[in-house]
Amino acid sequence: MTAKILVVGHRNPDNDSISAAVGYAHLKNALAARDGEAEAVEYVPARLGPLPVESAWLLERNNIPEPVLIDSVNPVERDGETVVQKVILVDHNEVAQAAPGIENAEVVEIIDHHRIADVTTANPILFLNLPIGSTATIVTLQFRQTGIDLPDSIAQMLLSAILTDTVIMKSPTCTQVDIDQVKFLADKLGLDAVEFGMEIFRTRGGEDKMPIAKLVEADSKEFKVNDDVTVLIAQRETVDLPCVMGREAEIREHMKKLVEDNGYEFALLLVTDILAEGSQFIVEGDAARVNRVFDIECTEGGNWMPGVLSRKKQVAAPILAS
Ligand SMILES: [Mn+2]
Repeated sequence: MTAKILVVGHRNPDNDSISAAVGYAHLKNALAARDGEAEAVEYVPARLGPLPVESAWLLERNNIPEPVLIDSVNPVERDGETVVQKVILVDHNEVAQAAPGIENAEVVEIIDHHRIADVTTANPILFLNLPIGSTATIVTLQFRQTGIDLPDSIAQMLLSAILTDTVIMKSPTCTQVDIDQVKFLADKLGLDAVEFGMEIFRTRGGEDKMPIAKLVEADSKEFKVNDDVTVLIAQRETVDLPCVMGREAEIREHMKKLVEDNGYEFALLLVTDILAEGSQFIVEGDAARVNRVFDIECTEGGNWMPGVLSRKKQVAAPILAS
């Protein structure tokens, strides 16, 4: 019988979580085939939520099936037996961002580019974490290191994810390693990387009509500041800032509800203008920590934060250190 191993990114998947899962599953299946183990094991790309619009567009144009939608990784019944699920985590290593039931699953690998958090394992595993711009960059490096053939379809997914995670290489999280892999992939595909990046971001339009929950929560992450304090930091990357800010009242109302329902200290939405290279901060709940950390006074209308593009490096990190 073929053992299935899920390859899954974080909750509220972004394009990096989707593309890294697709790319890494392809790589692992190719390695298994090379090693004569294709009968024994199958790596299955999975996701924990709806596809980002750009991921749907990229998967379709590359004829790649959507990663399977799962709602937990709890043990499953198979042929009358209870089977613990094996999973590879990509683009996260934090329980709050992982599939429900993660503590009941066997994590067999982690490929990530975030802070080391709290997913634990019983056995030693491959845990590849690099402080670089995207998980897709690491997957690209793994293709190159193993010499496994990289199909153009997968190359395009990986390139797209480096470009979305690094905001077309403008984010302070972007490193020379990312830039080198962008060049490698774009050359291979015969694409202009910046133009391709803009094309990807433009697929995210329709922000005037988008349900407000989606606008706020599609790319939102919970962070535990300490045992008593959890915060929500959401990000909306846009090429049409006035359109998003035109819905500020609705956005605030929705964020207020998220704070009340989940007991967050605050919810912070970064509306990131990738052309102007900065973010509007919209905060609901207790803004004291945000005010202190960033030396601002959060107000109606948002606070424009020039140069702030990275939630992880420029927002979550200083808040977690506060
Ligand atoms: Mn990522």
